[in-house]
Amino acid sequence: MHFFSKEHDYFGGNGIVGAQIPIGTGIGFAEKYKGTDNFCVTMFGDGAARQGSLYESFNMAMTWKLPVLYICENNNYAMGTSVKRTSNVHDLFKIGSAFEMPSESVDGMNPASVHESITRAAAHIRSGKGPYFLEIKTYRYRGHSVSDPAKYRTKEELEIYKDKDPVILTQHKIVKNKIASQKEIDAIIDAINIEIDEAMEFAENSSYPLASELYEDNYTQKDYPYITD
Ligand SMILES: Cc1ncc(C[n+]2csc(CCOP(=O)(O)OP(=O)(O)O)c2C)c(N)n1
Ligand SMILES: [Mg+2]
Repeated sequence: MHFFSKEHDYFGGNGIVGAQIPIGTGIGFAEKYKGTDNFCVTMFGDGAARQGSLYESFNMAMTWKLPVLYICENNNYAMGTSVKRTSNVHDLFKIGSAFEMPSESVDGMNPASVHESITRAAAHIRSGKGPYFLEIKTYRYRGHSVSDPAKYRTKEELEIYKDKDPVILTQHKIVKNKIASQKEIDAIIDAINIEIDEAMEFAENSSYPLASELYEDNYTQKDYPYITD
């Protein structure tokens, strides 16, 4: 949630559900203002799609034809609350129609469909016609967090989605089409696991940050020159 990389134009997550939607819209505004060819990919969940900030952002983005690709990862649940319990509108892509924003529902369990729809949306946005909205339908196998036992769904529902796991199906496709062998894929997975283990070890062996570091890398750092350890 707290990753951020200026170098990679990655503007991080947000602890306030839905707060990234107006921020992404503002980034789109900045790109248009500067006359670049960039657009801002603004991602959020189905729960965030119920926030009022989405409706204000969609309205302004369409009014000013801002270069923003809005992606809603609809995994059926906002923490433990199903999409069906939070509104009368269950097909989230339909929200875009209130603003006449081009909007599509995408099978998120199929990487090729995701690639095609993003390519189409990118061409539309780069042609200067304004924002685009993709509702990417997916699923979350685990609970929302470690404290969520996910009792709000049945085992059968989980099994249906596990059979459609795009990561596993894509691995099978790669092997079947001889793009890479299973051995090569396993080596990549092993290398990733080693990297994660090393990062965990580094974190656990690191000392706690100084209290004054709270005020580093913030926009407001200069406003707190009096903070010391
Ligand atoms: C404004 C606000 N309200 C409530 C919360 C508590 N909260 C954290 S995640 C979440 C659900 C978000 O749902 P979704 O966007 O679908 O994400 P998912 O559960 O699928 O990860 C809620 C209500 C919060 N972080 N911010
Ligand atoms: Mg969700």
